Parts: sequence; structure tokens; C-alpha cells
Amino acid sequence: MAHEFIIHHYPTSPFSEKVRVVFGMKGMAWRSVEIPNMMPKPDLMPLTGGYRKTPVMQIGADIYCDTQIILREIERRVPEPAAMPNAGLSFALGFWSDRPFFQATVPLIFGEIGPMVPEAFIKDREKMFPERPFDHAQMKAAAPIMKDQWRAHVGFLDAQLKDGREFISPSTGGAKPTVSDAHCYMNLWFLKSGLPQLAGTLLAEFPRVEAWYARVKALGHGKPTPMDAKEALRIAKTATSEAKPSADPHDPNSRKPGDRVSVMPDDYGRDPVVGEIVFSNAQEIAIKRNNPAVGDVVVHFPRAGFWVMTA
Ligand SMILES: N[C@@H](CCC(=O)N[C@@H](CS)C(=O)NCC(=O)O)C(=O)O
Repeated sequence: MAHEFIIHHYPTSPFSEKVRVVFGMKGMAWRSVEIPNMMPKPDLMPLTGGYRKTPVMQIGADIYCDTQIILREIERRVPEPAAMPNAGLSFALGFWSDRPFFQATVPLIFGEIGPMVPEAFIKDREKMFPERPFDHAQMKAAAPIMKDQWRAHVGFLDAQLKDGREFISPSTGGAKPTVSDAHCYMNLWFLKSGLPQLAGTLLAEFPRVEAWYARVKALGHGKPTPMDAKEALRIAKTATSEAKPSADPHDPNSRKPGDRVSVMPDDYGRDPVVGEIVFSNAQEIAIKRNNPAVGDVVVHFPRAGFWVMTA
């Protein structure tokens, strides 16, 4: 039997919402393991080897870190209905949603709800962003600037929808939802969930965007069934990775299967994961590691936005 898609996530996670929306587009069944929204994550670390962000996808003994590789892998395994037709630059759109647009959304939310946020969460996020104190007064002071930024980013969406298309993607003529909709949806979903009133005010001038948002929301989340975290560990332990060793003839650094490397995100939560290369290419690196709780697992990362170093 093919392994199930297991998502390690929590309901309020905006990056996880991208993945849930793509499951909705494809009408897929998946398993849902709820993880804490801060460290420690004792049932996740054996799987990832240190990567601590949310979400993480597990398929048997293969572990996928970061939505970029998670979405690519879902499409590879379940190509129809296509969420990534001609998907090249949709990945660039992903960077836009994950970085500048997200960085305008976070201070808007935490500037407002900051005083209610537990101390442990603040400490955790300060560890995740060591160069940036979690100062909600500062975030609140930046709100006017961030509102301007947020409005400008939503304006991009509005302009894309101006020709009456139902969905964002140019490659489907906008007739069908694609991963581009999930990228564009994330920050609106985050602000609407955290501060519905502010979102309503900022979106009032963009009825087309609101109508598109409702269409994406109506796609749903597919069919999730809860799974206990311990069950996910057990599945990893009994499964064997499906990753096949293969050389990367164009690797500019001449890395090869078996080389020991450490891989980490280049932005925040820069926890290195160490293992031996199974395969790598321009878009993916898969490394094998072992942990007593899960045995041998292969952890997959995207290349854009991640650093690979000799370990
Ligand atoms: N580039 C990552 C970003 C993931 C991310 O920042 N997720 C947030 C939650 S939505 C996070 O990890 N927060 C800290 C945590 O959950 O411990 C991706 O695309 O998956």
C-alpha cells in the first residue's frame, strides 16, 4: 500500500494553509499530526533532525521540509488535477508571498495582539530570529508603514484579477485554481484569521480580491484525518525511504551521493540538519540520517533559500 501524506502542522499556521489549500484543489485525503507552535517539538525532531519550522510533510520514511518542496512533491506524486501547470515562476511567486508580503503581515498582527502573546512564544521567536527582538511596541509603531505595504501587495492581486479571471494563474488562463492561488491566499488568510476587522478595512477597496478569496476558500482542505504523533514516528521507523541515490552531473560544487553535508534555511530558524546526500539537483537535496526513534530516514529540502555546506 502506498504511504499516506502526513502533514505535521497546527491550525493557525499560515504556511501550512498553503498546503491545506492545495489538498483542497486536488481533493486529496491526508493525515494531520498537530505539532506545537513553538519549541520543544519532541516528536518532530527525530524526523527532521533539527529543522523546526511548520509545516513538515512525511511520506513513510521520507520527510519534506519547507512548503516549496512539499508542494512540488505533492504535485509529483499526484499530478492530476494539476496544481502546477507550467509552474516555473510560481515558485518565484512563492518567495514573494513567503518573504516581503509575509514580513508586512507579521508586524501588523503581532503589533496588535503582541501584549496577549505568551512570554514563552516571544522567547521562542527571538531564538528563531536572533538578530530581531520580538518587540510588539516597535511592530505597532511600524503599523502605518506595514499597512501601506500590505495594501500595495494586495493591489498586485487586484490588478491580476482585473480581466475578470476566476483564479490567479496565467498558465490556465485563470480558469482553474493553481498553486499560485495558494501563494497569494496565505497572507490574506493570516490577517483575516488574526485581525478580521483590520483585514476587512484594508480589503474594502478590493471587492474583486474578496470574491477571489471566497473562491479559493471554497476549495476547502481535502480530507484530513487526525493522526497521533507517535503513530507517525512508528510509520517512519517501519518504512523505507523511496529516495534513490543518483549523481548530479551539473552540481557546480561536485557534490556526490554519500557526501556528508549540513543543510539549513537562509532566512530564520537556521537550524542545520546533517546527513549524507542521497541525491541532489537544482531544486532538491535529499539527505539520509538516522535517529533511534525513527531509524533511517531521508530528509528533503528545496535548494532556493537553503544553504548546503560540507559537514
Ligand atoms: N519557508 C518555510 C517557512 C515556514 C514558517 O516560517 N512557518 C512558521 C509557521 S507558519 C513557523 O515555522 N513558525 C515557527 C514554528 O512553527 O515553530 C516554508 O515555506 O515552509
